Amino acid sequence: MHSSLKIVQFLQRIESTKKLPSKVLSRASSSKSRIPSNLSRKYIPNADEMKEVFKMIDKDRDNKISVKDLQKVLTELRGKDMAEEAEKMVNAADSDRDGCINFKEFMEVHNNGGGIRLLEIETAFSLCDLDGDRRINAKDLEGLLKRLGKERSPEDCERMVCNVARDGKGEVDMDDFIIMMTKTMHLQSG
Ligand SMILES: [Ca+2]
Ligand SMILES: [Ca+2]
Ligand SMILES: [Ca+2]
Repeated sequence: MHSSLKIVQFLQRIESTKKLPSKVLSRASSSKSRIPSNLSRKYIPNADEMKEVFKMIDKDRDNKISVKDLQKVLTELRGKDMAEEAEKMVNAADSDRDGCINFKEFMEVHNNGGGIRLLEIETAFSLCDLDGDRRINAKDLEGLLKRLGKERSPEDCERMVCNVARDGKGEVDMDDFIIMMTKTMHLQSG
């Protein structure tokens, strides 16, 4: 289920990513060999960024994620009813039993079990790749944003994808995605 939340994080990140200087881009390309292949490797998310993700899910802005908030976002993103999953997720994360996920509980979800697994990031990639061609292009992005009620022009989507696609061809592949999603996370040692 973390994978669905990772889509929100991806959209938050791709919308806030500025064009990388070519120096950074080439460094990212040359670091290709460092992409971890161990699927059980775990990442600890960055708290500031998770705050933004939290805000995107907290639709009514009361600083708590209710089942309703989560159901709305998940259903929009996945294009099918996610009521049951939303309820399960809130139940699993709600340690003070007030029926909602506050930010502290939200972070605990991601830190418990030692962080985010690479496998979850890979699943998130597949969920973002709406047409299933193993690339995320401007069309996939436009579709995802539309599901969240964010209308973006094809040109805007093109620009956002180009900001993170290392090949400059306007398509995000799995490696681009992993680099992008783990950039600000700490790799858990041990
Ligand atoms: Ca709320
Ligand atoms: Ca709670
Ligand atoms: Ca695609």
